[in-house]
Amino acid sequence: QTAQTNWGELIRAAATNASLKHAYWPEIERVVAEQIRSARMGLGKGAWQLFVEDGEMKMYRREVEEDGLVVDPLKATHQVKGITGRELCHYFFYPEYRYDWEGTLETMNVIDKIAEDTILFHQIHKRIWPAAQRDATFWSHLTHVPDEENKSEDSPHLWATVNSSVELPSHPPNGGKQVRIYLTIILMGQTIISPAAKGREIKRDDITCKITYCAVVNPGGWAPSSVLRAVYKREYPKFLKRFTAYLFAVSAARPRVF
Ligand code: 16C
Repeated sequence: QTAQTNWGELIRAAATNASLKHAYWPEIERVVAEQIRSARMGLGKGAWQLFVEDGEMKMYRREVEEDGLVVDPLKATHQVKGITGRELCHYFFYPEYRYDWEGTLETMNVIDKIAEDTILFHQIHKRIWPAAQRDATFWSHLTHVPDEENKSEDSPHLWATVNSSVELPSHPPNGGKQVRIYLTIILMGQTIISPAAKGREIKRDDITCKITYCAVVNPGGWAPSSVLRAVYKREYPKFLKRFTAYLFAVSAARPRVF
């Protein structure tokens, strides 16, 4: 990636008209561009510490506190054979699959389907003792941009889903018994096609998906630091393993790669 890459322009080019016309668009474009830029940046700067390693899956964090609350940023990389970046982001984005893989969920509601590529969600998550239960309201946007690292005539796009908290007057924070959490999350997938597949139909065996997942979750209210760090240390790897195993299972049943 060059410093000049205009991610905003690329994201705009991929967006549906309904998304572009929505009042949230300027914020979506800004946050998605910033998330793609930082997900692609690698671990170069910023003192990331490896805290989980399991096969191809690696998870790094930075210890950060804001107003006494743990908000440690997470950056994870993984590689899975047999799925595409598009499939990765498709199953992460569309609500009909969420209960199949999201283990922290109590309820998920679609507040507004703004467009085929932008959805507003309200989620209530499972409670962790002794902290109060959490909920979140966020927009989710699915996009794809040309892959600068993997450029060729027929190279697949880089796919991403970004979730980012938004205030919804219909769901004010801390209105119910939950404490509102604030999140900014990107799941990004890059499809690598084995050179052996050149000139013939691509089979699942020929592809590998390079995954990057970055998350910043602000717990919104009191939760003991030790509990919080123990919870995410368990939950992030569980999520990435469970989600990729799920993808592997659903895509095996679909011989055609998309
Ligand atoms: O990105 C993921 N999921 C997306 C679709 O659901 C979306 C949601 C992210 C919400 C992540 C925060 C959930 C925290 C709730 C508490 C966890 C309950 C654990 C239940 C155990 C039985 O973007 C995948 C998310 C993967 C899981 C992340 C866990 C992060 C924990 C951070 C600490 C939250 C504070 C909890 C207060 C004690």
